[in-house]
Amino acid sequence: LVDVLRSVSDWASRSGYLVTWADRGLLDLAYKEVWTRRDSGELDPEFYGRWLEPVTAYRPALGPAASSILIIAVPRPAHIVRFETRSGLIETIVPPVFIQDKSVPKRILDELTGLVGDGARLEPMGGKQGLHKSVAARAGLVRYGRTNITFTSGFGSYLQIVPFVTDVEIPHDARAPKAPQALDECTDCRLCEHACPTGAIGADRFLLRAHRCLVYFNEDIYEWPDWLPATSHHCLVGCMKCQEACPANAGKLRLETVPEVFTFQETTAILNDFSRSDDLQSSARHGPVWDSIRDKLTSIKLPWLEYMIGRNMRALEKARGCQWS
Ligand code: B12
Ligand code: SF4
Ligand code: SF4
Repeated sequence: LVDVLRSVSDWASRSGYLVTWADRGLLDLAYKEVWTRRDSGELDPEFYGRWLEPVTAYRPALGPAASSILIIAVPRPAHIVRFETRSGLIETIVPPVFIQDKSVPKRILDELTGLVGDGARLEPMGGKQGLHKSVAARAGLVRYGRTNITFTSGFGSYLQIVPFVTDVEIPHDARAPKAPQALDECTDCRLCEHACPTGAIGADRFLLRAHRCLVYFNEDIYEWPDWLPATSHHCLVGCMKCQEACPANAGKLRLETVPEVFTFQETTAILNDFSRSDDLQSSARHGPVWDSIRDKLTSIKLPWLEYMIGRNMRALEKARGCQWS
């Protein structure tokens, strides 16, 4: 047992990750807290149905045999995605975690298999499985900011949480859940609240109004709600405003440019795609130009963005006051 824990911890420090083990029961504690918030009306019912119903329905396939959760914090960069436009080459930002969000856990699973010892089992908790921040905070790996995003001292909030349910027995003293902690920096700070373009971070409560968050709309197939300010758009997908404003993130953002560039013809096709985002089979997105757009989106690991990229790019063009096609 000591060997398993030590080899995982050595692997994490070699890889530049942070790691901790926690009791499997933390998942149930996290679910119970969310259900209490649902029952007290703190969570918007539509947001709950769309996001939290599926994540709290997750039950590990390892079942009662599972004894622990292994949680890894992986530092992640933001990405720059470029488009040729009639105003020249323009850059758009995709915040940390979106790109490669599924390949990072796969790679880590490959690396861990073998380290955890003969016969030990590891079950990745996917993006729609379990409450990653809540479990990681109760295990003491991360702290919450008022952004409701979690931080470690080395990475700020630019990290992906990668949890696994395992059947590795952990020592008794590693099992006790900790109360989720806020950053010390939050005590006298309101910078994220002021930076949020949609009022999702409220003065009156810590819990995010997730149904007001720009990301709730721009990573999904919703039409923009009437109240959403046209000036709020600034990323190809996602949002950077509260994380950028946070002093605990100062100097911590890494930027990587993806090699694929969307040609002028592709940018024009994207901007002219007025088919509804929820029309997944739209005939407007067929033909060789869209095949090439699709190939590039697949290659940068954002294939699902096909349905929202036109809507998001038009919103970005308007917010920047430009004309791109
Ligand atoms: C649903 C979801 C969303 C929704 C809702 C976000 C939300 N805050 O609930 C939307 C689509 C809006 C979204 C957006 C983003 N997401 Co998201 N999302 C998730 C998902 C699937 C579940 C999040 C969740 O549990 N929400 C439920 C609420 C109730 O729980 P909570 O946020 O932990 O809130 C707790 C605190 O408020 C706490 N609390 C309440 N009062 C108080 C008081 C104190 C003092 C303290 C300490 C705590 C506390 O209680 C709540 C739990 O009951 C996770 C993946 C997963 N499976 O876990 C990723 C995840 C949270 N998302 C992630 C990311 C990166 C983002 C974005 C930053 C992406 C971007 N840049 O555009 C934004 C950030 C928006 C924001 N300000 O939170 C990462 C966060 C990594 C990190 N560093 O923490 C996650 C963990 C994915 C991953 N595995 O890495 N996301
Ligand atoms: S901006 Fe300020 S209040 Fe918001 S998370 Fe960062 S330190 Fe906390
Ligand atoms: S991600 Fe953007 S919209 Fe969402 S809470 Fe942060 S600043 Fe507000």
